[in-house]
Amino acid sequence: MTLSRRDVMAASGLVLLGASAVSGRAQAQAIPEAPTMGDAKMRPPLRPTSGPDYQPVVTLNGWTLPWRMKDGWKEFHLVAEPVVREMAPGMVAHLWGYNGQSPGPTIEAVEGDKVRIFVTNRLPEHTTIHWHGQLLPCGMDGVGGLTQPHIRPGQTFVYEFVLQKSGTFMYHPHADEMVQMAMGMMGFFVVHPRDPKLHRVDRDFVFLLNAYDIRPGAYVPQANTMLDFNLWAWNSRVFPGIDPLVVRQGDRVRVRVGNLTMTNHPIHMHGYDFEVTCTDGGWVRPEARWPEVTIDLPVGAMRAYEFVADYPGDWAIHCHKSHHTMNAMGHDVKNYIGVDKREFTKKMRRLVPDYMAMGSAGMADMGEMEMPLPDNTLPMMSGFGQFGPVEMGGMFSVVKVREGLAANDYADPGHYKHPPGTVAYEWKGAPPPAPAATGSSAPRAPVPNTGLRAVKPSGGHGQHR
Ligand SMILES: [Cu+2]
Repeated sequence: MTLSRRDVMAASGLVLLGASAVSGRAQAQAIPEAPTMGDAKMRPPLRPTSGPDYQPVVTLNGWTLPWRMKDGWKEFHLVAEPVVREMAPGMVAHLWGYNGQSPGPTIEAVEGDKVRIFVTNRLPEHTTIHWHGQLLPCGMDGVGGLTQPHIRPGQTFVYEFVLQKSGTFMYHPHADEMVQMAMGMMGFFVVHPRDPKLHRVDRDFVFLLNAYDIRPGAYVPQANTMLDFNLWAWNSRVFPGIDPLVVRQGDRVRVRVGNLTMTNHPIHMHGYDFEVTCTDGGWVRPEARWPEVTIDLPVGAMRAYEFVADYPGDWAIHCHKSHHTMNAMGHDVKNYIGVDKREFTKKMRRLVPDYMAMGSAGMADMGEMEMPLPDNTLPMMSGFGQFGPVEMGGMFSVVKVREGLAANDYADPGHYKHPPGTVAYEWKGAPPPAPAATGSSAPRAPVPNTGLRAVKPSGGHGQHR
């Protein structure tokens, strides 16, 4: 096996060392090196090596793009290319992304920075990059045909602009729009305030919401799907493949989320209330904030919320659309609750000896069962907590708040140890009395026959009202 230079860089972790890691040879080149990432492991935040200090962000299952300084410009290099992304252990997707992964690496810089971003196109078709939310000259806005010619395969384009304000932004193509975003092309762009004390937090997490339609056993997303996606992802990962948000008790925490799917997502976090402090339009003035426990993210929008992590625990964080907390097998499954399938099962087993009837009492058994699946797909729901299966997939993760973690320690601390007497428990006393013959549980009286019958309305609309 031969390793390319890019493989070696990814494997050695060289890419994580920031500007100082860019070799002398690269300095001499006109175009900065384009580091690449070979897997979906979360990399530690990239501390600033020059300029104002800031608390760097952590990209769930992702990484931050190193840069170099050249003549006062902060230079980055993005490569648009086909990538293989593991969406959770047991399933990979053949997507399009940047620098080896989808989403692409997070770009971080400081308000007032002059940034020069090289974009090389290694896709089989043209592309561009739009810098969502940035205030910049129109010709840097990245709308193919409108503000620039498309970047053809093999070409490299250069974007140059001054970062006018701090905040929460993203990047994505404005070329073959539907296909390129359905294939995973997107990334985060965070601009820190020039004043290190402004909007300071101790931990700052970022992730993008994305949706894929990858049929069980397939590798490439259906790009023409409008709404009926079957994999609802954060940073192109699905539960149980999504990193936990590891937090030290007492830390001030910010979570930044961007939505590049085709529907809204009510993101709900347990255990806390919090306030939206930033959108892709800028920082929200303190007097304009209000408490929330769920934030609805419209399509093409970003929200950042903050809280102080006072309460230790393993707190669920998830999209509140329940279909979005299921993986691929949840698609097109009928609801059989209350259906007696015993006769049917007997008949089916004559044809298919392994046939299992499921769902007559709900579908929780899917979470416990290890069923043979087609290659390269995921169970509808999987992942285990300390008390059993967590019956969700998709857009779900856990905020793990722990006492006494080291600053910037993001390693998974394992399951939360609940203090004695603080876990819901089974009642072991006398069973509840049988339903009394009075009140709401009394047998219902037969419905009296009033002589009224439903009739098919005749004549024009509205007649039957
Ligand atoms: Cu959702």
